[in-house]
Amino acid sequence: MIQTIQTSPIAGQKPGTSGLRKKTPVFMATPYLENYVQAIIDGIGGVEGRTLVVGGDGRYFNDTAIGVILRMAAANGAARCIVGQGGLLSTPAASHLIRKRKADGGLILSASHNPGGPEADFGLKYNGPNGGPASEAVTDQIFARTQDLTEYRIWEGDAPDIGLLGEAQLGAMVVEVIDPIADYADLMESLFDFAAIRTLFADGFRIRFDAMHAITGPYAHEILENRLGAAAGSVVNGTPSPDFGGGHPDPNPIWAHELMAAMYADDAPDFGAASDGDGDRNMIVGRGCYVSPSDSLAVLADLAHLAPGYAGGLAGVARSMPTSAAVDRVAAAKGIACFETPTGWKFFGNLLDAGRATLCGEESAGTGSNHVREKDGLWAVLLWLNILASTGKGVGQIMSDHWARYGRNYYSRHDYEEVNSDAAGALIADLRAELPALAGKSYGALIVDSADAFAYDDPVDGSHSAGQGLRVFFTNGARAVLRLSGTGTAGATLRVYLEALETDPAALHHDPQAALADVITAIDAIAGIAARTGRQGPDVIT
Ligand code: G16
Repeated sequence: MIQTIQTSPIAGQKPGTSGLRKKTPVFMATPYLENYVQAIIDGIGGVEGRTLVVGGDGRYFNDTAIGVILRMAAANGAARCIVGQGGLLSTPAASHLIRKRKADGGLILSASHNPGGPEADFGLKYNGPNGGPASEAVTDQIFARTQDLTEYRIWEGDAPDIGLLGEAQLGAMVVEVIDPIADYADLMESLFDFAAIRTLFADGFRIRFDAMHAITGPYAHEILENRLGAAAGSVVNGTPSPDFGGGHPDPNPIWAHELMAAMYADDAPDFGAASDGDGDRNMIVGRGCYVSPSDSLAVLADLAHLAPGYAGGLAGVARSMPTSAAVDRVAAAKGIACFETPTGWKFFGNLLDAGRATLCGEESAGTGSNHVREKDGLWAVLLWLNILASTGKGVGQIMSDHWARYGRNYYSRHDYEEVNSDAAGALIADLRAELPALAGKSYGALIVDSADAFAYDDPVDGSHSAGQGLRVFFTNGARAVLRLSGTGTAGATLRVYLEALETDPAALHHDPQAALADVITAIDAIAGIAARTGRQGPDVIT
């Protein structure tokens, strides 16, 4: 039976960089989730007769929230919900499923790399029929609906057991519970040379894949160990847990320090990788050789043609603005287009749909291609493995060769977390006001060439997105970018992105922090970061 429950708008339900992310208790307090789900349903024009994909990264409250979503989808007239068994679907697998099954969209439950648990973070986002995160226009409609909602509809009675494969009815709606892994693993097998990678492993190549107690564990066991023959035990922390083993499922050198230690040890495996809470991010590390996400994107763009799925070459590439220009140099050499978009995978969707970009990536540990409409952690790992198998080189050699050919865009991101929101807002506002006056001024060893606030005009649909980060360019080609994160759940996170190009063959193997010292000093002098945040230094350096 359909119940219509009176409600009233809840403040602050504005989707951020990737859906709505809040503390778990906030989402658990009825009707917070219910309001937001109804706003999504209304914001996308209803779900009557439609098919939705539903799944999440398995974090605390995942299964309960899916029960609510199924009951609301049924009460709003949806025809079918396709759910990953146990409520599990990695974000890229969900994107693939939406596309493969020609669903009308999907609801993905995840706060990505943010910690999970009763006191940690939860999140929900809507992906459209192309499998990608909703555009800004759609998230604006959803947000508008959160502000004038008066009721929500929910099916009275329990949702079917999502632990059991097969179909069940919920009112007039079919709930179809599917294997969350098989379709995705098949897709990977269609893109990469599994035979070559199998030979690599058979010849003794060793991998350590750290699933960080999150969603990619079961996917990695199936693909790396079962289908590709990596030694049993290659996948570590491979069982998803509701609080990610008490950890922070963010694949970077800080949070994946166990992997870093293993890869910098004397008996290090040949290749290390990690993925995040919902499986869309990746970290790549060779023996004693961490690969920055921006460099990884450049290498993949350069060598993707070695994998069967990309043998025809790339139509173009795209990167988010704060990502380094390493990939631009590859694109220029190949004579293909390179697009610069705002932070957020949603901005790649139109370029991928229009066939103008084949590969996309971000400094925030995300790379992907037109095979789905999300970034894809295991995809990046498999493309790297394909490249290693095809070239016979190790990660360190690949990087040395790449820098020797293209130069090295030294790169680092400094994060100041849980900064007072007012102080962070004032820092950004004051710097924005100062931008026009910066050109020509000297800060330590550097002189400002130009400075601006980044805005993006989508070349496909003509939409305009302003206020996407502040950029300061120096006359020596170095750059600093400042923006506030759109994925945090407490206070503000200030991100400072630092980059400097080096082409001197004798200077390609320095420590990035040392290579970037002048930029770090200059941007602190310009923006007053230490003084305004009250911090001695960043909380996280990647
Ligand atoms: C999300 C988005 C990415 C973005 C990242 C960081 O990733 O999908 O496109 O780069 O957030 O955003 P911010 O700098 O605003 O925190 P994920 O993996 O968290 O879904």
